[in-house]
Amino acid sequence: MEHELNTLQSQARELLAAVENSKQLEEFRIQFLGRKGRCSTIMKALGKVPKEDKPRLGQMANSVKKEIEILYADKQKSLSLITAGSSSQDNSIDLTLPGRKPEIGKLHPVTQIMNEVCAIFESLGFSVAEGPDVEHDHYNFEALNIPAHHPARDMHDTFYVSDSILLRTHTSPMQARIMEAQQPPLRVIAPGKVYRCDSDITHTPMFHQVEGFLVDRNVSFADLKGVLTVFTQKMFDKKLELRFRPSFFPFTEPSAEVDIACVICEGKGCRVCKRTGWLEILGCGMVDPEVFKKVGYNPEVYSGFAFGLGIERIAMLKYGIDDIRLYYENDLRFLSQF
Ligand code: 2NM
Repeated sequence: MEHELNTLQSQARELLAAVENSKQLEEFRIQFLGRKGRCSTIMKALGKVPKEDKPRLGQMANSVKKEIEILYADKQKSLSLITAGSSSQDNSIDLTLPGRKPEIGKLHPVTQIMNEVCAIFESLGFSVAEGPDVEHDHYNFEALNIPAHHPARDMHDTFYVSDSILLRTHTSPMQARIMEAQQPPLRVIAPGKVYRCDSDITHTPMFHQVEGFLVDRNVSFADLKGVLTVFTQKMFDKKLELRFRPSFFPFTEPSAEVDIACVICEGKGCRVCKRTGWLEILGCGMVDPEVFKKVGYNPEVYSGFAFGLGIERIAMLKYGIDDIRLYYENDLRFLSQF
């Protein structure tokens, strides 16, 4: 009996050490710890040993059985750990690695400047109106006093969809639509994409504009200067000198181009301002009486001013960028700087 118990103990240790998976472990359990297994057989055999040997052999049998149960439970634990580890290895996932941080997106620099420009004019009481990118010849040209043979109509500048439908070359068609539909007083800006057949380091075939106008009784050029002075100072965060140069637009009379003291060299002269000390930032003027007549306003009663600015150009000046095409190459190394 003693010999049998010793054999049972050493065989159980040996077999359990060789168990590699749960199937083998279950076979071990049935063979040693099952209802008809070797442990219970030996326990039953204890009944037939001589009375004087019973306590000693009983204790010995109990401790052998206890040891086998403990070894079995340990093996069960270590097998289940290996299984969890190996299944994640199969899928090449290391559950202990830290997670990846999601990248946080930003608005495109052109969108940022567009929002800033709109917010400044809204703070001055202008409302925002958006219109179609595909326009009628009538609103893009005719209603804005651009006659049939004006150079702006040249095929070089305009993308035509058909004889009378085109991609708008500026956002002022929206203003013609508004004047046609509403009566003064009006204070409106029209932001959006515009299209011109042109491409080099300062031109892209699509760019963004904000055009604005104000119509009421007794509006003067002084009102225009006041609004644009406030706008440029808010836009560039400092008191900037403005210069109005006489110019020509078919829809305004008189017309002017507006320069600001160079924001890079503060007027001393540098590469960006081409040594002039000035940067051109927008065009403007008093709405031509011919435009008022076309939309049915009486030019003897109403006057107004209008202006238009290119968003990419403002962004280039504000950030000191010399090639407009950088905005449209979708290079994150460039875009993530804003
Ligand atoms: C400019 C320059 C000057 C302009 C005129 C109008 C309208 F519709 F009211 F007549 N909108 N925008 C205008 C005037 C635009 O862009 C350089």
